[in-house]
Amino acid sequence: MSNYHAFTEAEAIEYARGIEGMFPEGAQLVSREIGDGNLNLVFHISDPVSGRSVILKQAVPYAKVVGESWPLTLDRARIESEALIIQGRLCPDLTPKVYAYEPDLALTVMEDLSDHIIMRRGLMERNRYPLFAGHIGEFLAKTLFFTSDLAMNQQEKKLQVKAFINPELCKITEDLIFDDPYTDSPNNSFDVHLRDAVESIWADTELHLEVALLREKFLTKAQALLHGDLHTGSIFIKPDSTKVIDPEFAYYGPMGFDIGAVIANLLLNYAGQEGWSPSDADRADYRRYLLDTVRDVWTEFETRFRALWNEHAADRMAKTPGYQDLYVAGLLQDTIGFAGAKMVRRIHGLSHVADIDRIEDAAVRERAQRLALAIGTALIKRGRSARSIDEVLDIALSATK
Ligand code: SR1
Ligand code: MG
Repeated sequence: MSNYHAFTEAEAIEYARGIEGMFPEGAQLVSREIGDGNLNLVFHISDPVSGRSVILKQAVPYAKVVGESWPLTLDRARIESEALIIQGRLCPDLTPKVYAYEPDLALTVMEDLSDHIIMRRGLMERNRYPLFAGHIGEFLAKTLFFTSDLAMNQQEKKLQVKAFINPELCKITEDLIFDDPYTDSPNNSFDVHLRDAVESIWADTELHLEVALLREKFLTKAQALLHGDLHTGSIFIKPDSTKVIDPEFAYYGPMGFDIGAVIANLLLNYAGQEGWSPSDADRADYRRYLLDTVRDVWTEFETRFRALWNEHAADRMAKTPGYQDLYVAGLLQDTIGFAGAKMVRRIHGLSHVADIDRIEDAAVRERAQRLALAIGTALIKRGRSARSIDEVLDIALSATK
């Protein structure tokens, strides 16, 4: 990576000008750095005259959210572009087009999706997306099934596992999701009013056992190629279209981690609705929509995953009667446990979510935080015995005062 340097906006324009066929000769290009994630630079380059535009996403050699004191591999740009290409082959309508990847610059050139909005923002504006559950169910079913031992030649799959070894980004997850929130770690960050709730999580050894088991699955269960960070900030959406972006945390891991991430972020928004002050009926109505979406995400995934299995399973042993039912039952349990862990980390871990942090009134924010912790810890504890997605809805409803 000797030619690597982080682009300025002017350099991003010069680079974009050189992309063959992208912009008309002599176009006056405009660049905006729009990266609002934790890790990367994202340049939006456009030509106001032709209306053409493109995204340049560049990794920087550290975690942007913390600064240069936290070095981070540039190889994540390779992982991201390779994962995007695989996901794009499996789900062309649900992913951005990748035009180029420049290893020396840790740079991916991709489709501009500015006609969509980030789903987290859409949910914070209380939009409804009736097609979302079907879209994400399809993305999850196809990307997880076709990259697993169920559908792949097992020798080829092992080579893929090797290509997607992603130790530095996995370590972020191992620490920030499966360790720090359960101990008095300097990485944690929380409002002082929450200390009693956080301390009881630090002391809850029954909870720690479940988290240790989830962590073990994350560390060892190379079931399928995961997106690895499938929160609602990694989804661009508009009413008729869903696009999954940002798979730099991709690696071979347990399928339930991705499904659980989607469900966790719907539930974090559910908790964040504390900060909305319409009539009680309107809040309950939007929350009902979110819970229906949680249930639909699972059922859309399950239906499609079983259909793919019945039609495309390559492994003879996968056709053994009873195996599919046990496999899917295990996926549901993993999904619920991981969903809980993904909620808890966003309340008092290093990195939070705007759905809750943007609530200005401290007392209201505290109510939302406590609700998210109550739902998250209950999901973690329920995971291993869960039999139905409806249990998630029941947990959310009974935690809501
Ligand atoms: C230091 S990175 C913090 C978080 O941002 C990413 O989106 C992942 O969720 C990670 O855990
Ligand atoms: Mg990201």
